Amino acid sequence: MKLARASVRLVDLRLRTPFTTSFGTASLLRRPFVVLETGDGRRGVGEVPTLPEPAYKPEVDTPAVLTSLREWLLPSVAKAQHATGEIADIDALRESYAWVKGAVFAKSGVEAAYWDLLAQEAGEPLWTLWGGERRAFDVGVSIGGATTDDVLRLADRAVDQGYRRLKVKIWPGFDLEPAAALRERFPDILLQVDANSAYDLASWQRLKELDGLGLLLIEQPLYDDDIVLHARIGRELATPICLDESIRSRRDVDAAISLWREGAGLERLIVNIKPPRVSGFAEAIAIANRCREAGVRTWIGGMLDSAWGKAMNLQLNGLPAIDLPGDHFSPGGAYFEEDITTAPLVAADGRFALGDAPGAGLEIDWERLEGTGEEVVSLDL
Ligand code: OSB
Ligand code: MG
Repeated sequence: MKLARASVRLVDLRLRTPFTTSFGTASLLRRPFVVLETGDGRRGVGEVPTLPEPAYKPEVDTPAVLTSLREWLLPSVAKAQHATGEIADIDALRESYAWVKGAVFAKSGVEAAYWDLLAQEAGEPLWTLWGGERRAFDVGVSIGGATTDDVLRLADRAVDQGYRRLKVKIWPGFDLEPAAALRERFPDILLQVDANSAYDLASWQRLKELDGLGLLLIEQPLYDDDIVLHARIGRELATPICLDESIRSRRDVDAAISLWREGAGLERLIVNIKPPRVSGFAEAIAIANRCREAGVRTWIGGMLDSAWGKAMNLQLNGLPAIDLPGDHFSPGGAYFEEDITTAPLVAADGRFALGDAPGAGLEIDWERLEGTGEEVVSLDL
C-alpha cells in the first residue's frame, strides 16, 4: 500500500462517570488519533488510548505518545516508504519502526490505522481478516469506584443492563470490602478484581482473604514491570493471577508460561491482552494463539477507549483463542459524553455480536474528529 500522508489529531473525551483506580481518578482524556491517508483518498484511523499521566505504565501519557509519533515513528514510516516506494504490509510497517525501543502505545495507533485501511481495501470486517470465528460473545464492564457505595451503584446499573461479568478496581485498604459486597449482592456473577500494581511484597498477603470469594482472577497485584514475583505469589493464592501491565510482547508471555508451568500451574495464569500495551493487533493475535497452545486463558482488556478503539478490540474477540469476556462497556452505557463514531456500540444483554460491515464495524464521525480534533502532527509520506 502506498501512503500519502500521516497525521495525528487530539480529541477531548469526557467520561460520563469518573473512573477511579489505584493510581487516581480520570475524568477528561485527551486522546491522539492517528490518521493514515492513501493516494486515492482512503483514510484509516487508529486511536492511542492514552491516559493523562504515566501512572499505569511508562509512555502511556499523551505527551510521551505525541513525542514518539512525531519524532520517531511517523518519520520512520516515511523513510521506509521512501526506500521501497510503499509500505507493503503490516510486517513492513512494524519493521519500519521496530528499532524504536518501547513506545508500544504509540506504535499501536499507527498499526491500527493501517489495519483499518487494509480492511477497507479488502471490503471485509477486521474479525474475518484476523481469522475470527466467534460471531457473538459475552462482554464485561470494569468498575472504577472511589467507595463501596459507588461500586455497588455502578454494579447495579451494569447488571440491570444485562452484564454478567464485572471487574472492580481495588487497592490496599479498598479490597476485601468492595469485593465481598459485590459477591454478596451477586452470588453467581463472573467477578474479578484489578489492583493496577498497588501491592508490594508485604501488603499482597491481604489478597489471600479474597480466595474465599470465588473470584475468576486477581489482576496485576504487584509491580508493573514484574513477572517473576507474580509467579512466586501465584503459588500461594488459590485465585488465578492475571497479568496486565507486565505483558508487553510475546516474549513476556513466554516467560510467564515457563514460570507458571514450573510453579502455580498454567490454569492459575490468565493474560489480559491489550493491543496497545503489546504494540498492536499483530502481536496481540500472536499472544492469543500462544496462550491457547499453552492452555492459558485470555481476554481482551481496555483503556477507557473511545467507541472506535473499543470497536476494534471487539473485532479481536472474534478469535477462537479468546476465552473470557473483556472490558468493553461502561456500567452506564457509553463511556463518553460525546464519542467519535456516528453510532454507539451496543451490547444487548451483556453480549456483543459482530457484523459484516467492513473494518471496525462502525464509522468515524469525521465532523467531530476534524471539527474539534486539533491536528498536532502532519507529515507527507
Ligand atoms: O488496568 O485494565 C486496566 C482503564 C484504564 C487504565 C487501566 C485499566 C483500565 C480498565 C479498563 O480497567 C476499562 C475499560 O476500558 O473498559
Ligand atoms: Mg488492568
